[in-house]
Amino acid sequence: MAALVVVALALAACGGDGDTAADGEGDGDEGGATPIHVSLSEWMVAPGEMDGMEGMGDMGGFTAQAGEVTFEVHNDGTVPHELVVVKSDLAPGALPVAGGAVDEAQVEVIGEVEEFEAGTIETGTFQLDAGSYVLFCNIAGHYEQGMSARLTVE
Ligand SMILES: [Cu+2]
Repeated sequence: MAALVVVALALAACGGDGDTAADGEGDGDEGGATPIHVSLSEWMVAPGEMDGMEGMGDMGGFTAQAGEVTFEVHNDGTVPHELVVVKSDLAPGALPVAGGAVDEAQVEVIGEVEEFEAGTIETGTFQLDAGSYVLFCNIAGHYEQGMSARLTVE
């Protein structure tokens, strides 16, 4: 296990200036672009460790290239979480709420990764046009505790 960690760190260090995101440039890239790593925990939606440089825009938001975007979502918390993607210019914490959760009928839901267990990983692929999005967990109470983040698609 320790050896694997060392290798991962070495790869992360090398990848720093390689900028793998840039080669997704053209749209019909079948190989699939590098997934966006999302870490869910109590109570935040944060860029995963491996793409700290690329994912950390202003305010800790995420960025992606328009087109098919794959999210690799890690539940790094201790309870089940989910990830909902909505297209919105509102601030991540300003979505309409009803009954302790975001009212999904009042926002433009693009897709979601259904609730999954702590310590596991799920992926979701969505077609995203350029614009502003909010990523959040909509399990009752979680959004209001701060589980949301900005995603900017360019
Ligand atoms: Cu949650």
